[in-house]
Amino acid sequence: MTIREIATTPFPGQKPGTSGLRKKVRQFKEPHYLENFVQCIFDGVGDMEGATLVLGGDGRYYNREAVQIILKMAAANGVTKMVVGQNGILSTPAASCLIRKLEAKGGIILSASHNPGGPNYDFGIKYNADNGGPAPETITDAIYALTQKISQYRILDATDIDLSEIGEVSLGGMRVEIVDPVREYRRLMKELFDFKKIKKLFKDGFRLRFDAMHAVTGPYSTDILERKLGAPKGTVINAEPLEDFGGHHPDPNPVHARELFDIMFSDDAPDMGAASDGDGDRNIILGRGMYVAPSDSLAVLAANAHLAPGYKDGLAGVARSMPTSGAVDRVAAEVGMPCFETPTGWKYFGNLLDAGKVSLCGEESAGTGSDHVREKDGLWAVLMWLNILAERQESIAEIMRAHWRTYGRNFYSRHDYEAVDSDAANKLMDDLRAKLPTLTGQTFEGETVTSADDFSYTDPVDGSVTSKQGIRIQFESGARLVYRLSGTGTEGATLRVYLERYEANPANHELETQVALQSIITIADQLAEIGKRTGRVEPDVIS
Ligand code: VG1
Ligand code: CO
Repeated sequence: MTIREIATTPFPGQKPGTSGLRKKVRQFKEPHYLENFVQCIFDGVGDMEGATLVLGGDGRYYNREAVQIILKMAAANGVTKMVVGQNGILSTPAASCLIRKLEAKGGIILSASHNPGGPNYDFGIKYNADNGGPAPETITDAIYALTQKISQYRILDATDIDLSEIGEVSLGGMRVEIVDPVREYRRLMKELFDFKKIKKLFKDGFRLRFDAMHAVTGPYSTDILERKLGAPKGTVINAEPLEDFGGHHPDPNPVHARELFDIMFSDDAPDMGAASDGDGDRNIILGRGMYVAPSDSLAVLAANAHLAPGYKDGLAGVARSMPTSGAVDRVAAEVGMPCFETPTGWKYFGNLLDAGKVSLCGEESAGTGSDHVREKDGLWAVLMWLNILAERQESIAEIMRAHWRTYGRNFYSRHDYEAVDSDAANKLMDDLRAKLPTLTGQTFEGETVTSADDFSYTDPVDGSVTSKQGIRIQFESGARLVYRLSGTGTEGATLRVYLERYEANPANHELETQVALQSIITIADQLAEIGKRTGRVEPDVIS
């Protein structure tokens, strides 16, 4: 088998976003595009000779081809061993778990997460470092710089290898170990949670519906929930992973997880509903007739984590992304533990977790996780909730209402305007930014602005600074308004507007969320002229 050195030229637009490089499949299939980026990963990370890497993806369209290309390139770049999930499958948290367990140098994860899949939709690739987490900016910047000047890549001239059988094969001078994608992950979950108690919960008749959305958590949830924890067959729905996710977006929100929402709001609703996304790192939780806002879920987990064996000694601290509501801050203040506010994207939690400053973190976008891996983890969150429910023997609604009575309620919602004209979106943000210095002290709809800025973050561990992370406007009442442009979309720009209002009075806790937030919604449009500038009368997704 010979190593071929193939001449190539730099491609524009290989800049990784919030979570790796995400583009249309058709872009990835252009000659040399994927290869370019992969070579830049190997060169940007460096020292591949002798390395062990983990490789797998969410099974979406182009996963199979990409895995083969990456294996051949790894062999040509001197990688010693590649550990690949069977059939090229690994959820994002399971990949993170494997990197840590094997003390690998890092891993390559193929996914566009919640974005749709199929020939006309999205594909993605990201590099995770030796801590199991998304590569920090120093690495992604180095990779990006190389994409601007790459002139050749190396690939082994070989036939595809069969990834359907667990075992070990060689490819040129490289070993390829094909592993069960679930095994190590399941072991870790067993260490963290009281499987016996959760098993008993199911035995006593507790009913759960887990929507795998035809994505990667199908095999994980079927194995752990149904086979290991004894939940009845049929607990997991849409369990079979499909290359196009059955034509849906594997995004657990009220629009794309409609089926689950309908079940949970029906007369025969089970006790709990949950769903994950394309690559298995997100989660949503629903009770009977109730949706738990992800920001609230984070707060509830922070307040109850000690009920699970893996967290019985309490938490070192918590962290949330800036747009995530302040509900978890209230729990941290009560417990007396530190609470950090980071930019959007899991990579910003890495240093805090590695330094032991926090043990739990989360994002409003349906991501929660802990120091057990270095990614958010969908099924982990479901198991954590199950463990808490098994201990407390209350319904989800009861737990939520009790939580709000103790801490007050942070009404919260995110409004997304998808695929809007990029220039219009950038101008909207620029004009808002220009307005910021004049806002403090002004009153809109009875809400007085106490501060307005563009979020800038200084990492408390390595001192690195990340700026322009979203416009935040804080009001005297505790309400808050945040504007950001998405870094994961592949079409035009996606404007995200994050709305929050604090309500201490239990008499108002049953308000409908959009009603509770009405004044902030009105202000959001007044300040940014969203309707006028984007031509949209309403958001595409309200979550
Ligand atoms: C979105 C979410 C962010 C999340 C990111 C990756 O990013 O808002 O919280 O970390 O997706 O999640 P953005 O830039 O589009 O707002 V996933 O599940 O795609 O790995
Ligand atoms: Co995801």
